[in-house]
Amino acid sequence: MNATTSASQRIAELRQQLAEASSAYHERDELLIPDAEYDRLMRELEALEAAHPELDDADSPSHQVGGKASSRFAEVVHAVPMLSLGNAFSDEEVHDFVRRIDERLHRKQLLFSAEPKLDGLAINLRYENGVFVQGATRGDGATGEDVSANLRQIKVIPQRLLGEGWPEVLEVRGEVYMPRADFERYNEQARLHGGKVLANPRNGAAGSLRQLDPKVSAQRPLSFYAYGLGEVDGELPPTHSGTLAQLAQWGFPVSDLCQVVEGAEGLLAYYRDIGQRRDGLPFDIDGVVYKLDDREGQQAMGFVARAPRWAIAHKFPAQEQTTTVEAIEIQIGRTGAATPVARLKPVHVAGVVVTNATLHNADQIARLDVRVGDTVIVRRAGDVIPEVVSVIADRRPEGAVPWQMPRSCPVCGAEIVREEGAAAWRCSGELSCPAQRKEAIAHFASRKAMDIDGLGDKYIETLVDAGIVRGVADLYLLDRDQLLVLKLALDADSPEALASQLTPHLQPEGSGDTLNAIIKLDPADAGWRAQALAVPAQFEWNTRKIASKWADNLVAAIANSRNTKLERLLFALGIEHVGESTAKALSAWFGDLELIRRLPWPLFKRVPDIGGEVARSIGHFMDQPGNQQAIDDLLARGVQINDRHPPSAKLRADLTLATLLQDLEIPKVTPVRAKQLAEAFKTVDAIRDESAHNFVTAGLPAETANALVAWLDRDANAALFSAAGAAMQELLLKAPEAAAQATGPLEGKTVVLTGTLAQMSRDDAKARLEALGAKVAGSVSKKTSFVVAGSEAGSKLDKANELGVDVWDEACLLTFLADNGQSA
Ligand code: 5U1
Repeated sequence: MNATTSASQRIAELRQQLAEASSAYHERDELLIPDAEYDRLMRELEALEAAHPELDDADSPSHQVGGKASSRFAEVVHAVPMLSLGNAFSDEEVHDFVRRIDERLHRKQLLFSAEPKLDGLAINLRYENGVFVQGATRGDGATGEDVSANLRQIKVIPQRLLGEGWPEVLEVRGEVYMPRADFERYNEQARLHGGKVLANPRNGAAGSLRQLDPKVSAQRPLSFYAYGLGEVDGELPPTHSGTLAQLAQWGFPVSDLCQVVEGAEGLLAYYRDIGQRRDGLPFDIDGVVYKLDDREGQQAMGFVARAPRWAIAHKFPAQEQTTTVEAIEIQIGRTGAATPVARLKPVHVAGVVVTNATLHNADQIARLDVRVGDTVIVRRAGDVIPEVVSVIADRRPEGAVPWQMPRSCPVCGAEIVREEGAAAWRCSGELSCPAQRKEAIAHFASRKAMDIDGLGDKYIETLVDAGIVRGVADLYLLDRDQLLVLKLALDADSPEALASQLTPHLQPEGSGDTLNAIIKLDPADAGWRAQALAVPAQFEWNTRKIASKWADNLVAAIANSRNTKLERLLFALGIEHVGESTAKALSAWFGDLELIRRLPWPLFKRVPDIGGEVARSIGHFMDQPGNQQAIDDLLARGVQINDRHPPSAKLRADLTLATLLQDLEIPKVTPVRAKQLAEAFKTVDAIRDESAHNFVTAGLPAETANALVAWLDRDANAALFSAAGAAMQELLLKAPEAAAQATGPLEGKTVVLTGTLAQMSRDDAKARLEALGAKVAGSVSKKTSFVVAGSEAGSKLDKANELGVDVWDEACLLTFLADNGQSA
């Protein structure tokens, strides 16, 4: 094959690819390839055509302006063609642009209007005698689409011009765009209400304008900036900048970023300034546009096929590029959130090599239908994490399969679970997952959890990085020496400074090697402190007297935290959805960690305010062997619960076969059906082995009977059913004992007796009050529920009055005791 044949083949390929991309973009608002790639392919085509003039063709995309007008809207033939712009990608190309003008015009001074290049849709607005009569898209530059009705919905576009002196016919050109914040807001709402999510602000603008129903486009937050002219029948200022100022006076929005600058240096300074401000602008721009400012000069420069010679677009590095997805992996965040990440074939985007891009969540993957092997468009804007924007569907390799969220955490192997109705998935290995370790330990130690005062984030970070603390239970293995070295390391500026702090306190024979190892650590390595800490076992101290109040206090705080209440420990475990009040409720209702860690999740639903989601979350947590191991380790290392008690008596009244059937969330088993089943079959065992026929015979609708049998047919459900039944029996057996000792109308009340009672002794009154659940105290405080005052009551009565505590006389007490079976 000779050079011309291969060039001709490549030219044909390029023409086809570019023509397809252009018609998809202009006629269907579809982005087949990102702009940067389109520009690159176009340049390759132009270079080949220039090198092989014999292969040139008037139909080549290099000679076209845009796409054909779509047939859905009426056609508008532009009175003056709508041109596109040539591109510059380097300083050199900007110098070339200025040089070409300079060489032709020989001016002393070249002034340019410099403007932002908005990423939207170019339109032409026609005014006759100051009234808006028609608006059209660019289409192929010669013929566009009549989108007047949609343009009338854009508030910033004047329907009538302000002021006076407008030409009889005035065509104003500019860009319709969607501000970024409006785009985000629009998509947020669309996601919430299941509407169409827009791919990016530009697609949003283009798609909105080409809605056939103007009511739809009225709901899209569109805006507009004017930047040029079409047909004009009348006088206008002689410069472009003057014209923009005039347009602003007539009511057109003109960007306040437009500036007049001089020569190539002025243009490049403008480019850099806008480039720096780009991420902070309220709209997307893909470059800046330079235009020779005086119109006479523009006319002298004229046009080449596709663009004026007096203007050029200077593009910013592309924020979007295409690449391929090599893998989709899951990243587990500090709080357990599972985020899918695309591993990409490395690609340069906006000056940085991108190898990973976030896919946000499983819903986003499903929406985009991203698959391993796909060619995708990735976007990187400012400091934002690169993201996959869309898939180029027709480049999908054969056999690419839809992606599915893995069932287990890639870090710890625990189950990955999804909350009902939520977009996010989470690793349920909370305590045992290394990815969540630091967060889990910080939460465990926090004030409302185990209250280990002094163990701040930076200490936890270093202890975990050093491998000394691998889980919450390891906190109970820390000794003072380790904490001391930790403190000294965190206070020291360098490994050398740490070594010199330690030296006087160590035996030279035993610790010389260790100190040398510390000194050799690299102070520039952020992990040097953790590395230093990884060696303290080799220290040989010659004194235990290095004062460290922090280490002493922390050792004491860790020791004190061993003796704790069940609700604190439950909260400290960091179970998803188990905050302080849920932990308190769990403790009050079940009273025993050993019970809670074994209970099937439906039983938790008996606790008021615990629904299916929270109950399942507790169940998932306890199902993970790593979490169970962490609890075992805590208990083995001396953590003790000091308020263990039998299950609440309230369970006795509330937990029945009917409520259990309801809590199991079996399809079609409504509360009424659950009651019916419980009455007919009495036990879990009887239901488990029953046939659909017998359920129907017992009066259940066939639909319910079949759903129940199908549900029980699954091994996991059958196992849950049996376990839940057994747990119910156990709870019911334990709860009545609690009921006998723990019920009474004065449960939780503190009563103080004062003065002399006529009908009974104080001891007698105390015993009766205690039998009803009260605690009888010796002094009055704000916490006192009421004071019983006999005759000659003294200071306690005064105190009660002062604090506003209720006071009962003896008659009141006697009535209350009689009403509650405690007559004198
Ligand atoms: N700001 C701006 N954008 N823009 C796009 N000015 C501008 N001018 C254009 C285009 C296509 O074209 C004329 C110079 C022909």
